[in-house]
Amino acid sequence: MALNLDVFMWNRQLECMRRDELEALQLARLRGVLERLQARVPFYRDKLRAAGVTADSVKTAADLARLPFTGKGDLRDNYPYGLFAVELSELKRLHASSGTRGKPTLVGYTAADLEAWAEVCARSLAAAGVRPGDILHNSYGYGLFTGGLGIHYGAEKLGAVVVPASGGKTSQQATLLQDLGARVLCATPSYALNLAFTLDEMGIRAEQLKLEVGIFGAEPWTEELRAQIEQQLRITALDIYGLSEVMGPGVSMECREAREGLHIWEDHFLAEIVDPRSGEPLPPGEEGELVFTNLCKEGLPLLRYRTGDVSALIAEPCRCGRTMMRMRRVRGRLDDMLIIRGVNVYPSEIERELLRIDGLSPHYQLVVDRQRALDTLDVQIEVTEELIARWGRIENGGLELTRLTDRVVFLLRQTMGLTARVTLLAPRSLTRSDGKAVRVIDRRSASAGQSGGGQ
Ligand code: DLL
Repeated sequence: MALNLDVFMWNRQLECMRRDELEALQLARLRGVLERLQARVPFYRDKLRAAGVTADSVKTAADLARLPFTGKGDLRDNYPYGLFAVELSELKRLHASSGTRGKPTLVGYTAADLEAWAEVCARSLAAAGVRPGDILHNSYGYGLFTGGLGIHYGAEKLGAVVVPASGGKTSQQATLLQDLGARVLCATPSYALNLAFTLDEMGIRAEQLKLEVGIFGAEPWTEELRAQIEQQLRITALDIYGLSEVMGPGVSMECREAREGLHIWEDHFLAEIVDPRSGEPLPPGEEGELVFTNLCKEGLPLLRYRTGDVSALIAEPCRCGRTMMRMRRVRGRLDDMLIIRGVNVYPSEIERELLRIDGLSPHYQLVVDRQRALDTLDVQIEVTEELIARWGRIENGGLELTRLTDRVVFLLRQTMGLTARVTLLAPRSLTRSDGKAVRVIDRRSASAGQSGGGQ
């Protein structure tokens, strides 16, 4: 593909590398990682020995499938430092995953790791159209979560001016956005909505802001939510993906030229899609579980880490000119999949249907429960301000409210075969997120003495 010199890239040489060169680089790096793991991490030494793999025996990409997987459980079992490949004194920083399920997973970075992380974040920001000198308002949480500091150092490396807002104090953030004139907003998509709502409440119109670009990730979201955010904030919204275990934000990023799939920075992360049940690798285009192998990390390099995220690889070249393979927008996490009366559904699929209905806002929550051995779903969603402006209060919605509720029930059944109870709420009824939104409340473990999930 011809070089597209109009597209701004942070590291054109690497981002547009020939595929055969990239694959040779990956293989050489993979061998280096295997050597270090064999020498330094007893957990991997044992696993590799059991699998009969040595660094020298890995000769082609197909040999990857012979390597053992790593799961979140392995990190937990070896908590805190058991899987680290360097002495603690060689580390510069520790982070931890959000830990919504059980103990947090701890990750550590050497100076070179922090440098590599800033590099992939700088590439990601540049792919979104961030330029040196841009003011970048960073609403990802600063702290153990990787979002805040990860983006922060990438943005500084690129030469942007960072406003380290972190999460929370939303009205103060709205004022800062207006006063400081940020061109770029980095946040979870749900927090971006929260900010948009607050700006509106404060009477600050999108036209009064200088915002042009939004870089949103850390939780599943849909094209429909993208359209809502873009319309409310009058920006171009792009998807960024990452996870603490593998690095943090900046594992992959959409380019603004195509906005179709996220480029994986493959010189750092070797990506696979596997069948979640059998673990067998799947070809590009097929949906399955994302698996990553670190190629450059020193502190905590992981082999074939099973992310639990559902996506597919896109091997076709991208019109931006980058040769790095793309992954489809993440549909959801395997463990977030709901099974309601035999229908398998991810929260993001419900979101997509809900946002197509006039009169509904993007603020929703799914409450799953179990009654008489059957899982039930209650979709709770706020109506728009416009409806409330007409009705005065939600209770005064009368026939219109009933009709809208019936319409949602009908559409969920018709398009997804989903039987759900629907509760429409007044704006501001649901708790707003300062970071990752809690979309699903699972009451099943509390009811009938059953354990959660079940299926
Ligand atoms: O969420 C890192 C991050 C920060 C990514 C800021 C993007 C922006 P963790 O807290 O370890 O790290 O959570 C990782 O979040 O396995 C996915 O399930 C989910 N996730 C992250 N980005 C996306 C995305 C950060 N763009 C977990 N779309 C991952 C869907 C995402 N899910």
